[in-house]
Amino acid sequence: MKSEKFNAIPVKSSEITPKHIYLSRRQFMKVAGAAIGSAAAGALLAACKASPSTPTASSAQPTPAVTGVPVTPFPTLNARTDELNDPLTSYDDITNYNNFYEFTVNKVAVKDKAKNFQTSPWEVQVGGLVHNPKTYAIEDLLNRFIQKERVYRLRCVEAWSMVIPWVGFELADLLKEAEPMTSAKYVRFETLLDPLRLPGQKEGSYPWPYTEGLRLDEAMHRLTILATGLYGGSLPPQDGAPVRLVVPWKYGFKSIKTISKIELVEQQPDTLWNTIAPNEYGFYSNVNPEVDYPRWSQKSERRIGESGRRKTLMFNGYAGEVESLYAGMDLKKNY
Ligand SMILES: Nc1nc2c(c(=O)[nH]1)N[C@H]1C(S)=C(S)[C@@H](COP(=O)(O)O)O[C@H]1N2
Ligand SMILES: [Mo]
Repeated sequence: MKSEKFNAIPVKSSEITPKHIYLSRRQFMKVAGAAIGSAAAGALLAACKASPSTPTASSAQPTPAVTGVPVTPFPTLNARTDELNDPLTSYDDITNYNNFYEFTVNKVAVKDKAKNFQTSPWEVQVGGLVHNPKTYAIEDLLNRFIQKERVYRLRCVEAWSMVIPWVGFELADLLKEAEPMTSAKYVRFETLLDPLRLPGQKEGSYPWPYTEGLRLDEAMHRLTILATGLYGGSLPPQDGAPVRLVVPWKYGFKSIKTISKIELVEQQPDTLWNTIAPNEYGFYSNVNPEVDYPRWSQKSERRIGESGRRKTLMFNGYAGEVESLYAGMDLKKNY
């Protein structure tokens, strides 16, 4: 098992794991086994809308995620803030306020509807324009690739945000193993298609399965990860278990959950949101305070757990790392 402590920023020695988190993590390590079931069909509504309910702030308390994925020794939670010194969003808020339309469009109901979602066995097919196509069991992904802690801001297009301590590995590690052909220019991602287990997919109003895409250089960037956990524990179903994409400089909907297929392709792939409403959700969808969403401004955001609003940062605060990917591009046209 490869495991490594990692942070986007150096961690001060004072930033040790609080005891209650350490203890609940040990309890979590004992948890195994899966619950089976499929929730009742939920009604799907219109596009990505802000929920009327506001979550309450609370202290971080990881609880065992019963997803059925064998427990692996993830890195212990190290960080207490992001690199801008903003505090982590509480575990409670990260796991009780979710967008996951395959379960429900009600953010505060996702956790309950997803609680029995079974993520073992699980396979991720990696194929398309690669020299080494391969189907990975989730255990392979957890064991082959170094699982690191990464603290990232998540900025939803609905203008709320969180600071999330993910556990995961660089997508580049997986893509290098697949060996993209020179004709491969984009990466296409697909969520599992299984309307019995993901009852939102019974709704005909969306082109299921959820799909997303990145340009190959975006996918290879060191900030782009496949997340397999958070807060030093496993990934709860509502957050996209057993494996989801995280691209921190793009609006949250690019970070596709519960992935079963990754394909290297030549042409820019269709994505669910871009297909439904191309004027609202561009292919790039880089966080950009200067480009308003058709229905509201993107200049500011509500950080979950805080009162008031914050200014939204260009590329969600990661401009130094990623702006060179878009040199020469008109970011107002290529939104
Ligand atoms: N398959 C799938 N992936 C998805 C979504 C979804 O509905 N289905 N919602 C997206 C949106 S709009 C956001 S903001 C993030 C939310 O991630 P979180 O619930 O873990 O905070 O997941 C993204 N990934
Ligand atoms: Mo979102």
